[in-house]
This record gives sequence, structure tokens and C-alpha cells, in this order.
Amino acid sequence: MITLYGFGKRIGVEDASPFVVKVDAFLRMAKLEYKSISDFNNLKKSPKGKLPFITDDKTNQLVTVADSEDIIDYLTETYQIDLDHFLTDKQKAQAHLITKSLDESLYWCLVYSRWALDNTWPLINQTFFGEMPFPLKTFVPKLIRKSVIKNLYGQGIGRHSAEEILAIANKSFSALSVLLADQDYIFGSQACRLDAVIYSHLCEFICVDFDNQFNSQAKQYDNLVKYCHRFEQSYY
Ligand SMILES: N[C@@H](CCC(=O)N[C@@H](CS)C(=O)NCC(=O)O)C(=O)O
Repeated sequence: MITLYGFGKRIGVEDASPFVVKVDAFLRMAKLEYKSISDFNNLKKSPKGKLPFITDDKTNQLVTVADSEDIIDYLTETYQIDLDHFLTDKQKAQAHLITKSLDESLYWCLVYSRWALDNTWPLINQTFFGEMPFPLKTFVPKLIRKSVIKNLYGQGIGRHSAEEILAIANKSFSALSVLLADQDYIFGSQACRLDAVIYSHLCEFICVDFDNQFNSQAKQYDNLVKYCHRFEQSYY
């Protein structure tokens, strides 16, 4: 059995992490049987200290794989799932680069929008730390927020102003909207691996149950909103 370790359903989406949603979406698209274990403490068990990771006992030996892309590569190989069978080599190469752009650039705009924006932080604090016992909840969330903001600065995105980061995110939304155009999925009428990636990032702006300037910006793109709903109707 495959077990997916994530944070869990929150803020209106399957998981607050796009990387966990990506693997969850891929498992559903591949029609693989799996169970989810959702708990913040999974972080301590993760071989790379980040979520998601999976365990799988298909080969009688328990295998652990971390990192969403490595997990999908592992599942593709082990279960002979080829969601990309209808793509050309050129489309596969484009899919790889789009994945990296969303995972390594748009993702950091999302982190900024949740942890650094003063108008969103209270909600994030309540959602992730609301159940933390007193007196921990008076200082632990502030310390974690401080370290996330430090990471944003180290990564580079945190050196921009809020307006500049919104503009960076908007370039990704706009590019995705142009690429998708009026198609059902990114490469036509059939969904492929890249759709799991695109949905996982867009849903964190479009399908969450709260609003801020980043979420509103993403929702300006009607075809992206419809895309998220289409994806959810097909796989959720
Ligand atoms: N490259 C990794 C990124 C995973 C990642 O950044 N996960 C974040 C949540 S969105 C995490 O676990 N952060 C916890 C931490 O850094 O302590 C993947 O694709 O799985």
C-alpha cells in the first residue's frame, strides 16, 4: 500500500502544501490505491525534513521516497504509469521547465503571500497554530514566521516589495492562462503529469477559502478558475 504523508486538509484545499497536493493529484489521476497520513509531525519523520514523502511496500520491502518530483518518478516507474504517453519529446521538455518554474518561483510567491503579508498572517497563524497549547502559541508561531521570512530573504524573493512579488506571481498566472487558452488541459483535451503540477499550485490561490491580493489576482483569469474546477470535478 502507498502511504502519502502530508499536512492535511486545510483552508479549503486537499493540503496547504502544493507539493502534497501535486502527489495526491497524481495518485488520483493514476488511479493508484493509497492512504494519506496528515500530521504536522510527519515533518520529523521525513528523510528530507520536508513534506510530502511516501512509503510503499509493493516490493515486499518498505520503500520511502521524498520530494514530489522524485515520488512521481518513482510511481511512474514502479507502477508503469505513463500519463504523458501522448506528449512529444518537445512537450515533455516544456513540461519539465514549467514544473521547475512553478515549484521554484511561483511557490515562493505563495509562501510570501501566506507568511509575510500582514493581512493574511492572522489567518495562517490561527489555521496552523490555533490548537497549539498555551504558552507555546504565544511565541512559537512568531518564531516560525520569523524563520520563514528569513528563508524568503535568503531565497531572494523576500528582497522585493509586496507589489513586486505580486507582479512576479501575476506573470506566472498570465503565462499559464495564455498557455492553457481555451483547452481543457495544458496540452489539449487529456490531462498529463504537468496538469497535476499546475493544479497543485493554482488551487492554493484559487480554491482556498480566504482572499488576499494574490488570490484575487489569480482569480482574474477566468480560464484558470474554470481549469481548477474542471480538474476537481474529474479527480476529486
Ligand atoms: N522540493 C520539495 C519541496 C517540498 C516543500 O518545500 N515542502 C514544504 C511545504 S510546502 C515543507 O515541508 N516545509 C517545511 C519546512 O521547510 O520545514 C518537493 O517537491 O516535495
